[in-house]
Amino acid sequence: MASSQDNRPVLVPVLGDQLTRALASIRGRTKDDTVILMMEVWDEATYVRHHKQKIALIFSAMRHFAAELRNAGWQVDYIRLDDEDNSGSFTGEVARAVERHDPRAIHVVEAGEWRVQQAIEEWPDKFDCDVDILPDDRFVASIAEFREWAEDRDTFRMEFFYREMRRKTGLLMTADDKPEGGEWNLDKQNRESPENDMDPPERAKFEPDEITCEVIALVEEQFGEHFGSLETFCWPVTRDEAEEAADRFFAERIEKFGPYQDAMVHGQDDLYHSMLSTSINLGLLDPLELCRRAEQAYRDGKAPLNSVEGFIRQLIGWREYVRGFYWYFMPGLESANQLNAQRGLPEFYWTGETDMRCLADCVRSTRDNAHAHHIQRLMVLGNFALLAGVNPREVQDWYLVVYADAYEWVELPNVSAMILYADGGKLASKPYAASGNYINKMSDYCKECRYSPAKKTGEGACPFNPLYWHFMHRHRDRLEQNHRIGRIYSTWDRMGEEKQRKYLDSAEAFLDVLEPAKKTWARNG
Ligand code: FAD
Ligand code: DLZ
Ligand code: SF4
Repeated sequence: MASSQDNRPVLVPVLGDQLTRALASIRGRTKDDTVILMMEVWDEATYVRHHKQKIALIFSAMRHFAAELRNAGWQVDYIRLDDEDNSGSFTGEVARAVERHDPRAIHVVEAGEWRVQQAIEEWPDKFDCDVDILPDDRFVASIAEFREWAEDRDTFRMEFFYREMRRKTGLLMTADDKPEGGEWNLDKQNRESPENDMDPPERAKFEPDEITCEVIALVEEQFGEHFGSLETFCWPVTRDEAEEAADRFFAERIEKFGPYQDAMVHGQDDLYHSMLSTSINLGLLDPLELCRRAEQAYRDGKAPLNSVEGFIRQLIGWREYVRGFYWYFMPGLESANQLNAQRGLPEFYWTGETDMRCLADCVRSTRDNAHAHHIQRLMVLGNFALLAGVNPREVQDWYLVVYADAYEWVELPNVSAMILYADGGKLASKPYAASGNYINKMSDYCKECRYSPAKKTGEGACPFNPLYWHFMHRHRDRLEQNHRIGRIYSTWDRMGEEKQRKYLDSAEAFLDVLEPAKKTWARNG
């Protein structure tokens, strides 16, 4: 316990995705009685075999943030992965830091991931000093606020939660508390197919500096066999770089962000997307500030309402909603499997070796950039996993590994609930299942694919076509009751037995030869 003249410091552990001086445990503290502890630890770097770029990004951003804090006069105790005495875990490192600094208290902001939060909640019993676990107020809604909103509902819809967030923040609201432009959600205007010669401005790319190069060498040495390429590393690793990336987005891309949000073009990996998720999730950018900038762009006549509303909805709608959803359903969400999907993850999710041109391109982008944009994650990679009935745990691990912006609080609801319907429809009102038609409409992938989206069954048919009906057929009992999807069963019934058999046989022939992953790339085993 602290005595009244206790001049021992407060220890402030800052986790890898808490890289902001506005963090609840840092702001308001004085520099002379605070030791900030940052830890590169093996447990975090290997609990899944993260993409090499993801580890490099987090370590580089952590090292840059530590340098920024030191330059500003803070005392930072920084544990590097290759430090000889590194214990390998957050708790082990906090224990060693308690020995070194004899703190009167530990102030830590709650972790983004349930697994890490469980460990932190044991600290009060483990350490002989006060432990304060502070809410992470980098979100618009607290975990408690979401719980309150969710408590009396059987099913949740992002749309209603989003409206609450609009009212709470005042973003795109009129003086008489109505949505700007009269409608809350302009998604209908945001579904343009790609044009033939789309040429979006290149996103901001950052040459690795000395710190990043050192980290890249470390990652190559220690995690060389992990998935992904490091040669193309160009992520922002500091607040200044992240702000430059945001400036470029607001200057050059936001105007077309909305209309082409769902478009996909072979070899064009980010189109008009912001590419800011890694920086936001690390703490380098404040999502609310970005929303205010987007709103200003609209008010200044520099961006249309559909683009700005779409961008703001992703941040204070989807991002906040999935975070609340995660904490509401954890633990448990990670093992949900309401559709009883049992297939192993196909090998091509790691190699990209498939004749399905859409999937091959999405895996390539994932490998090269540790990124794929939303509609690639949802309607290509996710749609395939849903239709093929891939086991949710394997899909979750894959998404957590391969994307540089992946932390379980945001990855798991998107994977388990949004793409796989493994929660039985709590998050989304229907499964996002689609046939080849959808991908053909929203992309240029099909033009040069060996398969044809127009062919429904048999040799040369786009595999999404028979897989779609196979999925619908095998889950009829559950989905027929769903008013948003139930009607498609009359189409199925009208087909007649012979045509139905062709769909089912085609799907089964495809699934029978689908090669499962050769090794468990995801979990460290
Ligand atoms: P933009 O298209 O420019 O969107 C702007 C911002 O909105 C993003 O930076 C992000 O912060 C937020 N956002 C958009 N959609 C979502 C969403 N569904 N959930 C949460 N935030 C959203 N995003 C992650 O940050 N980490 C993940 O691990 C992750 N896993 C995903 C898994 C699946 C299966 C799906 C369908 C989506 C996932 N997303 C995840 C959401 C989304 O795909 C990414 O946020 C987006 O592709 C990041 O690129 P961007 O910054 O260019 O996004
Ligand atoms: C993902 C990750 C990795 C690879 N390494 C570290 C690390 O060494 N130190 C750290 O503080 N955080 C790391 N992270 C992020 C954590 O695994 C975790 O996602 C966040 O702390 C959120 O709980
Ligand atoms: Fe993908 Fe089918 Fe189009 Fe080929 S035809 S790119 S498999 S949707």
